[in-house]
Amino acid sequence: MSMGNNRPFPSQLSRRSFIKSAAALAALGAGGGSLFANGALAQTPDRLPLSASHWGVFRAQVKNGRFEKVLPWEHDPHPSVMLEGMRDSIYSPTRIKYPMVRRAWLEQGPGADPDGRGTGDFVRVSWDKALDLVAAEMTRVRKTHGNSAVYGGSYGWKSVGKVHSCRVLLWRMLKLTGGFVSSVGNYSNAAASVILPHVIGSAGVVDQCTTYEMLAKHTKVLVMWGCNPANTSNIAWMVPDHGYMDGLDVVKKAGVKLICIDPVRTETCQFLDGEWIAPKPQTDVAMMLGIAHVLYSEKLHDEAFLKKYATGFEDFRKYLVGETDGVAKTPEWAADICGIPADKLRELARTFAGNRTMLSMGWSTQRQHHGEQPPWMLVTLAAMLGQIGLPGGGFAFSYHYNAGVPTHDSPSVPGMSDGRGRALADLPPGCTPGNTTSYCMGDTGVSIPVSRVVEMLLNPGMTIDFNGSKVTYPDIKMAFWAGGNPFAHHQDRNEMLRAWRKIDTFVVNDFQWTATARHADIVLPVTTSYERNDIEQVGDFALSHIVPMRKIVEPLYEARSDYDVYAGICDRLGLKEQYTEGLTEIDWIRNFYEKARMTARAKGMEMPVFDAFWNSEDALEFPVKQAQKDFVGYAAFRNDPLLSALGTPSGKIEIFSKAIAKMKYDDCPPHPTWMEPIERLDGPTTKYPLHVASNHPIYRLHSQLCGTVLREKYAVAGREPCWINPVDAARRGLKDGDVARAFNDRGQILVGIKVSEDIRPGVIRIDEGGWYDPENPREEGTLCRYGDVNNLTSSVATSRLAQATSAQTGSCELEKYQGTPPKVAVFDEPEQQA
Ligand code: PGD
Ligand code: PGD
Ligand code: 6MO
Repeated sequence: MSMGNNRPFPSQLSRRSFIKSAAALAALGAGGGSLFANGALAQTPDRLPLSASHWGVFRAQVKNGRFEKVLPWEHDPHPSVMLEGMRDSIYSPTRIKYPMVRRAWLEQGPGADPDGRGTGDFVRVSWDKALDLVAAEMTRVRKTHGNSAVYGGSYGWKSVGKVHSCRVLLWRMLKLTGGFVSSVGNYSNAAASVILPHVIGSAGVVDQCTTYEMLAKHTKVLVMWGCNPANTSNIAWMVPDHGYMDGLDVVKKAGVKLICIDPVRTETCQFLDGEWIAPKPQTDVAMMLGIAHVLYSEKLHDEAFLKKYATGFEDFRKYLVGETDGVAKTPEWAADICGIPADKLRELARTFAGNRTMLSMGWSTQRQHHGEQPPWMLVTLAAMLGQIGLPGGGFAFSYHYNAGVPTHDSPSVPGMSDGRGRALADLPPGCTPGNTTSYCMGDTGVSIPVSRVVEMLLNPGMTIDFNGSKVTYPDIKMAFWAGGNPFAHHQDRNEMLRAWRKIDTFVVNDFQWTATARHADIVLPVTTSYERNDIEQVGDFALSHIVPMRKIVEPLYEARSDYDVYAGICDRLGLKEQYTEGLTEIDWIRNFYEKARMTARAKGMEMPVFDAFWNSEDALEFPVKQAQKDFVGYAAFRNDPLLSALGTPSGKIEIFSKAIAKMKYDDCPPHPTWMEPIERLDGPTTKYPLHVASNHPIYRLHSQLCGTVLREKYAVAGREPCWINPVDAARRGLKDGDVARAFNDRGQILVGIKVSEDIRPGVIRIDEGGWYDPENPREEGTLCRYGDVNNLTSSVATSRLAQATSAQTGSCELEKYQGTPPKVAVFDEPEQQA
């Protein structure tokens, strides 16, 4: 594919040409055709080791044991510029070198001087000492307070790899040694993935979408509703295939009209020359209701579709026209809320109804107070248009997340399991069979909705509603985190700091001195995935390859893999054999590969034997069937709504949900409803004038790579950039490159000003994931010197239904920083004592 005359996105490297070896070993694998991407290649000295990351598959040039240069994989159609940051993360000054313990904790015991967390006062200890301390503290907490005093929810994006999946490895250890409190859901799409099963019978957010090829053939209007695949498909939960760019290109060449409904003129909008419509953030439901009202009043809605494939339209209709609440959701009513003129809403309704239209929504709109409503309303709008299941029409929730590229015919590679709790023979010291204390029983069975962690710490014993059930918060004394950065990802930082002071002990495994590691009592330095071997699949939806992840360099400093760390803890509790099952790293990799090989064989494909795969230095590529290239979302349901009924109680799209009605939640009524969020731009009770959009960053994966050279590409005056419209900037006397203070009643941060016409007036954009850098960690509400946006956001739950994060809810004011701004310190090593 070519990029035509368009500039490449900043997120891509120019494609390098690779000299492909002609030495293909055709004989590998039974049945003739090899599944190796290039054919299996002979291993020669100039053959560079292959590995993989959230930013793509890559090859590594290593000199004298140092990873000198990263080379994009020859099969990556659009390698990410973030690969260079990935390489730098190994050697960055923010690397954690040794096990460390917070001095007050070490000298005075668990819970000592909790206000001192984050001050950087650490003491270096040996691995033996560190693991002894962790094992002893786990035992103390469990004996004194029970298993439910240990929180191991440990949410986060970790690194790729089926073996070294650090959260699963942590759970395996915590289960084996006595049980813990876990978490359910995620910060990404928890509102959508709870509401959509009630509406369409599946989580929706991880469903494959109609392929880009099919969009190009059939779609006339593509609506990107808070959806920016040109940025967010650059990474993947497994390894990105980067097929989205070819997809967008095909759509562009086909002349599909793109409409972007977004407070930011996104990369996707720019690439596809889209029409930019910028409503006030958090008002999308009102905007969609205004459009729905036009469809209904102009009889543009598809009554036959609604009758055959949906339930509850009549209840919704009464709300739409104001029969139930006296407020007709006219375009004028909607315009008043969302800031888009009524005539434009009329035009949109007619355009959608008059053309084959795909409504594609990202996840930011559901990461807001009442975030269950936008996806529900989008499905309702699509149902009114009646194009669901037709080629190129309907709705989608995953284009921004690598969907839309065809799924290959490949086996799934299993990964490490967290085990099934303990066998009687594995009972910890002091327990006899039949002893039913929680310490001896193992798994606590308690899981909290993941974004409620701070609420849990602050309110032990409190019971909350959650999707028709109840959850009672335990009293946590110890938390263990591996593979996540809660001091970046959680909302309302100062409230979080208050909550964290309540626990006795916080253990963190990481390889970077993130704010989370800095707020730990015990810090365990782990390897990056480039310092160990593993195996992974390519493409969250494409599933195109299985890639051997070869160790690139030996572990730096005293880093150990998470696996070895937990094996060491289990060893101290007499459970090492049970933890490792006597297997080494390569045994596990082989084991998972062999299981995939059996699955492939059942599908009629023969994968090479493990040693051939591992030594080939190339990935295995799987074929793709025509049916997958022609995939159309919800076509089966449309073609046969009885045989392919949806997983909802009615088997149809539920515009009114009886199940939700039964729950009687005032913050989640039984049909899509406009409700004012606690704060929004020009909201009736909102104190501050600017909406804070915390988009996903272009040059990072959340907070990952913030501590690397990539910062040079985007930081402004050494701080996290803050996009602001020229009108808002002028009003505050701000110009490009200024340092400004963004503040509200929750917190304050410094940012670097980037004035841009590509953002709506009244909205500022500060990307999530900037590292938290408190000026005085002991002082509540202290200034964050770098620009962690979650000092400004609200921790309110979306509703009692999903209890999800409302990270996109928050408003603030901005002022020029007077005087010399304080130096950013979070990218330097904290103080330490040998
Ligand atoms: P990451 O920066 O990816 O963020 O939050 P998440 O915590 O996932 O953190 C991963 C951490 O794991 C890093 O510190 C990394 O160094 C570490 N790590 C990587 N590999 C390993 C390993 O092998 N072992 C160990 N022990 N550690 C490892 C992301 C979360 O943020 C998400 S998914 C979303 S969608 C949310 N988005 C927003 C948002 O839109 N707006 C705001 N305001 N806030 C958000 N927060 C959420
Ligand atoms: P965001 O950037 O938060 O991404 O994917 P998600 O779709 O949530 O938001 C997408 C768009 O929504 C943005 O252009 C934003 O301006 C717009 N928007 C924000 N608020 C509103 C609103 O109220 N209304 C409307 N109409 N639009 C709005 C997140 C996904 O991205 C997730 S969950 C993860 S874990 C991954 N994270 C990253 C990452 O950190 N970095 C990159 N490069 N890529 C990612 N991909 C994944
Ligand atoms: Mo996410």
